[in-house]
Amino acid sequence: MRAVEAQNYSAIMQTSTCFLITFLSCCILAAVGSCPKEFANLEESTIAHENIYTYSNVKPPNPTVGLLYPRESNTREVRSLDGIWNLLRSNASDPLQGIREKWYKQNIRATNHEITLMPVPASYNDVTVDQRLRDHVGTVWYERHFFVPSRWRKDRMRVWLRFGSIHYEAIVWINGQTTMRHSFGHLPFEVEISSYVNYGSENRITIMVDNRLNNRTIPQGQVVKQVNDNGFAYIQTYTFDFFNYAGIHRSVHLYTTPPTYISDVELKTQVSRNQIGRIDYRLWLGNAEVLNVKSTHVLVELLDKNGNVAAHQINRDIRNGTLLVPNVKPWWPYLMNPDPGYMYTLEFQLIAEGGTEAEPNNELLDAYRLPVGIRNLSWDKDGLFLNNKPLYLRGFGRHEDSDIRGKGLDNALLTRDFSLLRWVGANAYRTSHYPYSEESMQFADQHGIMIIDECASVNTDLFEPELLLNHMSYLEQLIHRDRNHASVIAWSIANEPRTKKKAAEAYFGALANYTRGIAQGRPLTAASNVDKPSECMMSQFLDIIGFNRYNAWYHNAGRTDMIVQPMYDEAKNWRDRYKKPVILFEYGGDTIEGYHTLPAFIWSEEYQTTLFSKHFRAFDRLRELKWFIGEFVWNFADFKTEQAFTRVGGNKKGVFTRNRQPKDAAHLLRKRYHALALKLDNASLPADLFDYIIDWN
Ligand code: GCB
Repeated sequence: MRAVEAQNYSAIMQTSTCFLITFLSCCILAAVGSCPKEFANLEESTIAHENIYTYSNVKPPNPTVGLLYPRESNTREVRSLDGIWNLLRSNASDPLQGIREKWYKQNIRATNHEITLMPVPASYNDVTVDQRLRDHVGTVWYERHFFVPSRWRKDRMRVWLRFGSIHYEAIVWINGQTTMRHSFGHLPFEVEISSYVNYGSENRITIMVDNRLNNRTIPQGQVVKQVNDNGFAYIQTYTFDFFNYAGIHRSVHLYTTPPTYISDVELKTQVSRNQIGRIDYRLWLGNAEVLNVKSTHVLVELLDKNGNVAAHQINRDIRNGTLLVPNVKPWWPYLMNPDPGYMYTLEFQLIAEGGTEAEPNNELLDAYRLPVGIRNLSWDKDGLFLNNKPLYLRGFGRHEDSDIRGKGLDNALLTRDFSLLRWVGANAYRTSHYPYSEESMQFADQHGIMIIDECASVNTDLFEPELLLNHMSYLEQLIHRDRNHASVIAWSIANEPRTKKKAAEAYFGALANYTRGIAQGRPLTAASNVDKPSECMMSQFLDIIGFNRYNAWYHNAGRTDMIVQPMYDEAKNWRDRYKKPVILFEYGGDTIEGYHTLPAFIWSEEYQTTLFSKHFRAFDRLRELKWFIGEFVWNFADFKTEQAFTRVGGNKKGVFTRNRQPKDAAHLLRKRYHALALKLDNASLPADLFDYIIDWN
């Protein structure tokens, strides 16, 4: 019954959405390029209720261009549009009401519907006390006003509007005109709005945000219609284990570029054995057609931490180049070197040459600077290596999650989290289960925290070709966004997809094949949760085998005597089957802070510490085998989930509370992580690691 209703609802939605899309596509085309690709001649056959596709007609997505993180320079200005916006919630049973009634054509206050003041960035769900907003399924509308100085037109500046991320689908209007549409959460998008804005006066930005998930979205979900006390309600169902927060989650920026500008930068770095650093760069230019290439050059300058020039170059090739850095200070992970996370600043200046040889009169067309860490990354069947040293990763699976803000970017929280990561001695985390903010990636670079960068494919189940296209596109946008970060050491293409299904094999074969082609020198990984490695239809396509396993929790709950041997055997089974490096991406157990039991009992603080300690024993036996390259606790902090009888106030597997205070297990983990750093990389231990007990001498 539920499934049938879900289909009906999605049919209605698809029909109305189709209408909307056709209407909008025409308006949007000019701003965002071509329409999404269609699948021609889908090859499909059905075996035992499971659709098996070959995906041979799924064409790879167009590469993303642009989206450099907005940074000021002597040719660019950046303004924040963060702050308090107006929010209008559409009726849950009528998500397209605002489109029909053209809410974007006027100030939304003029609609006479109830307006809520809403902070940006933040999830809208937990900010107010309104349950309808917390549990809303469908669209909401955001609106604010902003000024554009007339100077920007006088100086022939291009004006860009950039979003760090919106959950999920967003349509953006400026002064009532459609400018763009973007469908994925957790990723940035932007559009040039020079021709949409009024210079020297006020402008209006209106955004429709749709939080619904279906079989073709990343991640998947289903909207179902269910009878309730007032008739019926639409419910968003999903199988992933975190609250489906929505809204404008990251910062909104207005920024300018000159008419001819650097639109994109790609960097690849290496360190040679004789301490020479190498940066290979590629530049993309906007409006380059007008350039006289013969009299244009790029001035490239690399500044060290103190602002001194470490390398520089004048390059007549304005699209590609290589910069060599003598006596380079390589980027090292935290506790692998006394000066981890060393970041240079790389500046590109695009210069048009004028005047005469005797009296040159050069014009600076554009300048863009970005941080860069210089390091080598490599892997083979036995390990992952940074600057040719084998890596052992000790860290966490995490979430972007906090009280009130939900998934909204919060710099204070970010700072606290990195402070805790360093305190606990972690050197890595996985961005489970979606890309984290660009600001957090910058923090990771600076702190020397290595990142397994995961896309938002969680619990993927129905392997349709259109989903594959979206999945490829998602990974393409993620890799494009994060390729220049020294901290990124692997791409995770999925978490716990239903890989026992036959259909998963061709799907992940095609996905991995595509992703490997754009992987920018990083290995591919994913987190599998099948019991038997031989039944996983995905792992054969990966470079690093990742698995999640909850011994003494989901398996043999309460039995901390059933951890060491099973854990050892399971990791070995993965290794034996795939002959690749193996990493444990998740283990742990829910723990209520302040709940103590002796002897240890499930959900207590004692239970979590015992469970961890038993795992450490297994990990140490595995470490001796070399191919076991990391241990990640689930989770860094407690986080909110949907309402369920298995979750008391959310998922409590955090080592820290949701408010970022330590549980007992955090102190134990800290001892382990710092001890590993001492043992493996000769790091010094923090002075307060062990409390004084007695003078043993
Ligand atoms: C998992 C999932 C993660 C869940 C976790 C749990 O395997 O990958 O998203 O939160 O288990 O605690 O159940």
